[in-house]
Amino acid sequence: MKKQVVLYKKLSAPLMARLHEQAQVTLIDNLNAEGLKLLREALPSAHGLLGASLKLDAELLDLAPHLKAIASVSVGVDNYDIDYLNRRQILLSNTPDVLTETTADTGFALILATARRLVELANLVRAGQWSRNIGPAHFGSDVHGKTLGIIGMGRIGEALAQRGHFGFGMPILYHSHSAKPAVEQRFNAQYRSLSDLLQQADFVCLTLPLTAETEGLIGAEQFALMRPESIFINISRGKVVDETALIEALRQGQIRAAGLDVFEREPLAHDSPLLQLNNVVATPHIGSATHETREAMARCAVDNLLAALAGERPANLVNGQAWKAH
Ligand code: 8YV
Repeated sequence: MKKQVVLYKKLSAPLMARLHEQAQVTLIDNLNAEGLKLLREALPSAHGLLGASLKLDAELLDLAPHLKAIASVSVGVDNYDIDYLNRRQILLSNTPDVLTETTADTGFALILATARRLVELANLVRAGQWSRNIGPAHFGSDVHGKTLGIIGMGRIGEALAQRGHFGFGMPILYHSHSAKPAVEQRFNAQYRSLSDLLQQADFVCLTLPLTAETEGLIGAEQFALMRPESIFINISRGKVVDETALIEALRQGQIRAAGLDVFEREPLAHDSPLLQLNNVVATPHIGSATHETREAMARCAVDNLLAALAGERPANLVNGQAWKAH
């Protein structure tokens, strides 16, 4: 008897074919009101779920008594209740590694775009306002040789450090819950307390997961420690930052600019004050959003799901405690 798999993220034809060979597949390719209704109707018979960007809480998963595995097409897992999944021995997997380089590229794209005012000045050209040689009023800031401060030295933080050190000759400072000797050796990176990093870095980049510990980590007190010429980059999760405090820091000139790929609420409201500020580059959560990487993530999620449904430990199991209980 084939297992019942519910997809709430569209997959490529090869991956769909692979899943159909081994499971009974229900695809919900739009999580609008109708899609959520279809999802709720499909959950009672589901053995496996695959998708991303949906808060799968107890209220929803209580509708799925036969659920054995969830394969998230993401590295972040803040939208899952791990304790609930452990209690129900539901295996949650994610897709680390395959997205590391692409997400670090996005981080560096934001560093460069924000420092050199790329979006603002490209729009000036597009609006036909390039009437004379660019002068000091439109100058940006150098990136090469400046100090790169990374908060959260995991896979993506390390890839960002690699780009800064080898690509742009940037001294690397980092703050993490533990020292990273290999990173210090490879990139001549130096550990700093959070407050020291904020005071010393020219670019402050967030690459840490959203957890109860990191939610609201960067607020008014932290922005006040940064320097007026420093630039803030967030490619982690919006809720790690007090967005109201960020807006105020930008308005008051406490920091020079911000490059943001994630926000407290997504999609970002079109009337957000962030979008009224010329010194903000805002992108729609495109960290891993390339054809190649999203296909690799989906392939990894399918591998994880099929392994779990076959009774094997998924390669990228998030909640090992649920496996121990097997
Ligand atoms: C995706 C991400 O945009 O992997 C993550 O945690 O935030 C991004 O890679 C998102 O999860 C949807 O797949």
